[in-house]
Amino acid sequence: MNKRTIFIGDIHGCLTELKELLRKLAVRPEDDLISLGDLICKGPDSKGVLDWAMKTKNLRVIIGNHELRYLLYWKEGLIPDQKPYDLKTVRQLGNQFGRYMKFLDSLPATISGRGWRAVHAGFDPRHSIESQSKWELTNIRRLADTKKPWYESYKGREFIVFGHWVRREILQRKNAVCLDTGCVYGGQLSAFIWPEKKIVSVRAKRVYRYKESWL
Ligand SMILES: [Mn+2]
Repeated sequence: MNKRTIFIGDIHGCLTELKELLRKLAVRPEDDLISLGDLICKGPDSKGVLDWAMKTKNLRVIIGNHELRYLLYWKEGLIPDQKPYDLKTVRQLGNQFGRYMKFLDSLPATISGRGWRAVHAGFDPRHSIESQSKWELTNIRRLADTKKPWYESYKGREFIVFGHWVRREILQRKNAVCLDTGCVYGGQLSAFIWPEKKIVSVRAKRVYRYKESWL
């Protein structure tokens, strides 16, 4: 059997669904796992998901906007755009907070492989990805000037796997896929298998956080 690269969408502390997804994928040690970031916040068990991420040897993680917010808090003492769930997450990480932050601080903003690239939110395709800040790569949805989704302007051949922009259904394009199907909002947790481009999802056990409108 060929070696698989398996991308996992935004987990947001949904450890139960993550475990179920890994079972459904029948993950083997030789598979390459890649998390698209936003492991933490909003959901029930940010600590459990981080513990999993730090001990899973065949996993690589790219940074999401929520990890980046916590790093700024760790380094500068203020949580940007602080939400009520942040207190709960900080409390969960407890006296190990620094150890978790060191792990998050080591995460890259993008990883690429044979024919693919993973990034949490996306990038402006008119400029090189290397020239764009961590903040942009973890937050972008639409291009600032045209107001259009960034991926509509992306004509590259490298296949982009991203998350961050929650939808009921997986967004699949010729050269990109968005895996954030809103598990924490009662949607699904989704994975994407490369090179067969197969999608595997599990349903959320409950609505952990209410979302008013869905794309
Ligand atoms: Mn995000």
